[in-house]
Amino acid sequence: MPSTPRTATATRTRPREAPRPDRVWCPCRLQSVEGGGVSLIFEDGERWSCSEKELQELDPVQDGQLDGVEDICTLSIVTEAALLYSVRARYFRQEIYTRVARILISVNPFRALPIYSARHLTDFQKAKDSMELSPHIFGTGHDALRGLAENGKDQAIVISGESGAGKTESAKFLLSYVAECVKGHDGQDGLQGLEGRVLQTNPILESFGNAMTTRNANSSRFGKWLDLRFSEALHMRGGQITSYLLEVTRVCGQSEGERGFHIFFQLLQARRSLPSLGLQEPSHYRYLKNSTLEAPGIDDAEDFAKLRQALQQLGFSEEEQMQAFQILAGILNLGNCDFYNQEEEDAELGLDGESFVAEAARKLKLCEAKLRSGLLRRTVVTGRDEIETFLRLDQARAARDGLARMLYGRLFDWLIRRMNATLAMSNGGHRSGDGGATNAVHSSERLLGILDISGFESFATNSLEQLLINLSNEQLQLQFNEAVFKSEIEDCLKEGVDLGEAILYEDNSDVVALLDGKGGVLDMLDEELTMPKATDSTFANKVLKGHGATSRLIAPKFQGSASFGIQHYAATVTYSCEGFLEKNADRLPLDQVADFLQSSELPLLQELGRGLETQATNAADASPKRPVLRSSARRSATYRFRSSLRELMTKIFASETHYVRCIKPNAANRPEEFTSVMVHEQLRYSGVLEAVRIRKQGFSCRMPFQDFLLRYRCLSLLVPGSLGQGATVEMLLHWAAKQLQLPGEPQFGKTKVFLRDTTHLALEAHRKAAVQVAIRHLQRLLRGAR
Ligand code: AD9
Ligand code: MG
Repeated sequence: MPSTPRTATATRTRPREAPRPDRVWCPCRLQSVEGGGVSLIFEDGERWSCSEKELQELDPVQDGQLDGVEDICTLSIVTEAALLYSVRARYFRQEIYTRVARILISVNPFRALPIYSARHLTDFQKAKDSMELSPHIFGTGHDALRGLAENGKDQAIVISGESGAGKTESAKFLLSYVAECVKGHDGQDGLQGLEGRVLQTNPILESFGNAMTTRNANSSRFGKWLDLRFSEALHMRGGQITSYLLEVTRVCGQSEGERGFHIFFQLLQARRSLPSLGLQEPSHYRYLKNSTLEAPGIDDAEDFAKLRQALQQLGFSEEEQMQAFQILAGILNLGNCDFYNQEEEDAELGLDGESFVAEAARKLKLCEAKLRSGLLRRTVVTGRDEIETFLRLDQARAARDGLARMLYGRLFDWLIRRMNATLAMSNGGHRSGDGGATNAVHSSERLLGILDISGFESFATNSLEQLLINLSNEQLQLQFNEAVFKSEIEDCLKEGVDLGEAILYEDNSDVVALLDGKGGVLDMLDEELTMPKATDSTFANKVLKGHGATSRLIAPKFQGSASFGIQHYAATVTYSCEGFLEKNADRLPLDQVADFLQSSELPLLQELGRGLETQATNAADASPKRPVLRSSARRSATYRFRSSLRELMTKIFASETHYVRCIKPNAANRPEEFTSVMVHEQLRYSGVLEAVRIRKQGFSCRMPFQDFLLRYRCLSLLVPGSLGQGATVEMLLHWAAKQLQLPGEPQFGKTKVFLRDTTHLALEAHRKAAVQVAIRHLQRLLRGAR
């Protein structure tokens, strides 16, 4: 006879069958237990037999787990399955947000949901505590603003997740919430106000910094930190954008199914209304030839109109806008300059190449002869002599693409500098040029920062870019560990509370030291730049030799391949070192490129040429195999990135941090599709599982004695209050343990009481009952009085 059905979750990794890689933690129902054999049925009707012993190993399902709860910490037993199923159940009810204490999990719905309306915004604005309402991205904004106002501490919101998980959309919702809450304080409303101007930076950044990739039609190809400055009265005083690692290689080519930066397609769409640019079809340009033309859900014409409006609102004159477009047109023409070689190796320009050089020179208002010579020749310094040499075909192509990438990167930086100058001013006026405006923080001001940066990356081939992105994720994980785990432990120690069993969490400080520490992998990479005979292979060997002892570094399977593996907190990634030295040297593409750009008649191009003299360069060295950095390794590409990352981490460490973990529910970017294996992996990477485990293991509720009495004194007024707050709390809890069978063993610190989740939840339930009794009593009294 079948036993009473009960529910259990089981992994689908079955002992007698091949594991199903598409499944993880599937709920199943017990059908029958007969003769030592157990029959189970999964949600989708599939059956599974196992032994009674195996049945014992399955996780039982608790109440509410399959229906989902708003805050995972309220479940009495939290397992991986519980977290996954809660998130899943909510997702299918279009409740895309779930809380893990103060960490917000956000699952991309891939469809517009009616949850960001003015009414939702007002609900959060009015709420005292965001915990009163269902989890929402506005709640995170609310918490950060409250933190600014009440604690007077700088606030940081760290948004992370993989490509297409919804980071940028979350950042925009957050920003619109914050802007709405503080709007009008500078006396100007709407788009003219500072908040409006901050919002208008988005279309500009997205046009120039986003592109369609195979994972996301509107993928941000750069990381962004937005700092907002507030006065004590929470008036917005200014804003500042910092960008990280713009993927400039995309300018010159893209993988199949991807596009170049949106701005090129926007410009080409609008080419008839901008005849002076002389632009043609996208297929005319080599840099865009392989691009997929249509990006789903992206309207280039509409986005261009928005871009123009935003540029105008942020004080870019028509003249400046046209110059920026002209530089983009110049880049496209530059890409068409191709070379050939005859018997000799030296590169030459054919007829077509000549005409494109002429066209590019016209667009960039540069001397045509100088551009031609820059692309074909190089001066090599040997001792005291300077010798002019001709470039080989590959070198000439590298010079051309290098120039295109450099121009685009510098144009992007200029746009950000200009926007920052406009946001630095707390009055509504605009200033032309970017000199003069200050963005300094006054001592009374507080900062609210929002970080939207690429999540952990692991591809089939990983290069220096992935290493740097993964380093930034390691740094963020380190900060997360410190803020969430270490501080929990330190708090207990400070209060003299015994934590019981040791709380263990995966400490990643050794990976950070291996990559970013003194003598670490990136220091070694800089060192190689000063070695005349260094190659990518000598670098890889040095790393393996120098750090071979660490368990975080993994030698390649095949000896001699210039690669190494790093065991990151999220997964092990193998990095191919090919091109590491060249990328790190970040050589300027042409001889005297600074002077060359400044000789242009286009004022914006002159501006882009400024400051280039100081950049790490060995332009005179014509050998691409030997990127020697002459002055010092101080200004290498990775050095600059590490400095800006350090600055960012200092800010985040000094702030109260809020975490938004964005999750991509399926690889096809479809609504109503939830691939459990994918989500489970992301939950693990994001540290959420670990956070839940540690919270449960420790004391999730820590209340100052006074707050505790304010909230729970109502449970028993019989306990005398004359003994001092600490003693009263102790007596009250002692009474509750006896009279109310309150579970758990509270710990008493010097100023706070520490409670486990179960104790806290039971206390809340008793308090709710006591309040209801009191209300009924009052109602009876009132009725009697009438
Ligand atoms: V990338 O690392 O920049 O490639 P993101 O930034 O994580 O990536 P993005 O915010 O661009 O992803 O989201 C991808 C797409 O998902 C958006 O273009 C929207 O179409 C969709 N999306 C994301 N979040 C939401 C949302 N809250 N509501 C509706 C959303 N759609
Ligand atoms: Mg993005």
